Amino acid sequence: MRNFSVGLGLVLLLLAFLSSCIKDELTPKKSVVFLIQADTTNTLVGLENIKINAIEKSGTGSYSAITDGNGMVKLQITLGLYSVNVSKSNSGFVINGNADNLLISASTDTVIIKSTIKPIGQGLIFKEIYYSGCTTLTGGSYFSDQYVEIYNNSGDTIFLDGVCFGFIDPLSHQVSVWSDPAQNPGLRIPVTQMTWIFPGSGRQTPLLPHTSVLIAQDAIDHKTDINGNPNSPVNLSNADYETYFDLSGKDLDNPAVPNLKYIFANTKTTFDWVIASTGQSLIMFRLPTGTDYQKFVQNQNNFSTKPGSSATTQFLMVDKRWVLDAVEIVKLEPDKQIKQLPVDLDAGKVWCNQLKAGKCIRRRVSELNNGVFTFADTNNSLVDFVGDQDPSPKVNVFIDFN
Ligand SMILES: [Ca+2]
Ligand SMILES: [Ca+2]
Ligand SMILES: [Ca+2]
Repeated sequence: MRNFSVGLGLVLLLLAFLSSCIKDELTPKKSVVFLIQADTTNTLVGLENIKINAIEKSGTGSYSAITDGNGMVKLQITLGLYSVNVSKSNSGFVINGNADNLLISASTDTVIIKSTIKPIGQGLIFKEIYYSGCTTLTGGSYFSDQYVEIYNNSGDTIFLDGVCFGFIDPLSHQVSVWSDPAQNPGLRIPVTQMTWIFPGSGRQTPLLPHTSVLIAQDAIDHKTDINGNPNSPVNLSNADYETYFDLSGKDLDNPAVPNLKYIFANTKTTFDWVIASTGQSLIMFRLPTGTDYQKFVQNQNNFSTKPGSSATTQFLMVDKRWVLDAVEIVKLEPDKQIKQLPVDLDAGKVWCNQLKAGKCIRRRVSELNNGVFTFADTNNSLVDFVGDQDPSPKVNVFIDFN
């Protein structure tokens, strides 16, 4: 009986091997022309040398190529469902495009990627975001050491007074029930949980050129504090602010570090401002000049419940024209990387492959001049950011953009 089982096992193995060979040979590939469409009037940028990245959504493969002078490139590509991203920055302008559920079938000959050309942003940016957390000595999860670092990427002092930030609904792997960004240029973006605001009424919270502000979930030395975790990669006791959520009654408050105020919270039950460790997109925005945020959050027109849902949870709705910076943080599995942000705010996505491993996402550097860092901000996080980085709050790290 044993010999029979071994023999059968070998036959099955051989069959599996043969079928995988046949599958490889039969995996249909075809030649598809990718064509970038963008209005190049009034810019110095052409459609040549644009990088195209195509990621197959079931995770079986990815392709990249560079366009010719007509914004065109031919790829030999396996049939499937793709996320396609295009980007190029040159002469102070940036070209971005994204097609998130692009089906390449046997009948696909040409694919047109509609793209935008905009001046490169110079202002406040999310520079580094640590959200993936780490494990504890007993194998539990620890996320209290999350932080967000915001950088002044310009040569001028920027006043943070009234600048707000928060994360958007829904989580990165869920399909959004809010209106389709591509169809709605006047889109409002739903912010969930707390929306935080920097203090001051105009010119009280300056951020000097090429400096940053560090916002800790809890501003303690997470490596040594009794409430911390020896596995944590960070000491955040020198943070500039902490998110302190008084309603929970469970949040830590380091008296030496100022607490940020929240202008609105749509939950009372979470104990702090916790970024989903599997990814959640962030926006930073400024209300229009002269807007009193207290009046703003009293106006019911600035809120919405979830479309198609009977739940009463209110979401603060932010006009996308107020957004200063946005980062699409997604899960690592390609089929769960669902875009939530409009392409003109962030044409790409970024993620960490290692979860709970104490890793962060970090911006690449576009220019380093006598110790002065300018970070890449082409509004495409696929090229602007790198995942799986060791956190280094308040310390600039050089990762080349070019
Ligand atoms: Ca806190
Ligand atoms: Ca505090
Ligand atoms: Ca940006």
